[in-house]
Amino acid sequence: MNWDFENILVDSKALESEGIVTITLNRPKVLNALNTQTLKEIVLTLEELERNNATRVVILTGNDKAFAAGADIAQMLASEPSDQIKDERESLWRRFNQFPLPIVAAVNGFCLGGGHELAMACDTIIAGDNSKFGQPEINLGITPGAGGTQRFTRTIGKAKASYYALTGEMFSAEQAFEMGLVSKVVPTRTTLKEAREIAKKMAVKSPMALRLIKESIIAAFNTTLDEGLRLERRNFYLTFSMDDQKEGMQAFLEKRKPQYKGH
Ligand code: DAK
Repeated sequence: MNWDFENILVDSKALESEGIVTITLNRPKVLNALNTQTLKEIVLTLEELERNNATRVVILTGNDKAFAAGADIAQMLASEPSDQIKDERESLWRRFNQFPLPIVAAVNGFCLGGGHELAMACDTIIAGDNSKFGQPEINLGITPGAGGTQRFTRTIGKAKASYYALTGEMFSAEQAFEMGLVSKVVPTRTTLKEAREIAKKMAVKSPMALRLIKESIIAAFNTTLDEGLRLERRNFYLTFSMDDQKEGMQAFLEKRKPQYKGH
């Protein structure tokens, strides 16, 4: 695959050795605003990585000033209602959500609007202590469109999600941590390093178990408790059809590190 893109950088040096690929949003002049082209490049990369058996975990990051300051306002201003309906962003977001392996978001700086929604669509967020989160769409006379009223509300609760989405006020990394939106706050200069450590921890686990856990956790957002528990049980049983389950348990009893094969 040619990883040469206009708006993102793809670092696949650790793909063969560790199963980890880092995607960096790279539109620094506009604080990594997410235009359609950027989303497309991310999704095409993920879909290529999904086809590559070596892939275990993806890290998605920006720069020190911004993870992403939202959808591209200039692009949105230029669009007509019919453009919105035909817009492929809808399908790009859906495809992003379908990526089956863990994505660790390494966030520094502004993480707003569509940028915040993108980070929330990842599986876990590591935030630098300079991060600023928010759903400022209300300041532009629009509503959030990719999870900023849904994932956000389900994660931090109605009162706080309503407060932030209706005022457009930003909140800090520390507040995001207290509200359960991010899993760790670290010094800004160490965010990517920390994300890599976390990705490495995941990457040595059974790849099928990683997928099944991701699927089950996402189901907690999408289904009733009964249906979610059914899926969780089905995935649990499924692991018993895999060599990785035997290897994991055998390795524990033999007091050695497991060597997972992904089947
Ligand atoms: N889009 C385009 N350009 C942006 C941008 C954005 N979101 N954010 C910043 N920029 C540009 C600025 O225009 C400026 O460009 P120049 O003036 O240098 O040409 C440059 O980045 C630096 O920004 P500032 O000069 O403003 O920098 P400051 O440090 O002073 O302020 C800021 C940083 C983040 C507070 C400020 O830039 C800001 O408020 N930015 C806008 C944040 C925002 O409103 N984000 C929400 C956008 S709406 C959907 C999916 C998703 C969405 C909708 C639908 N569907 C699937 C249906 C999402 C919508 C959104 O995200």
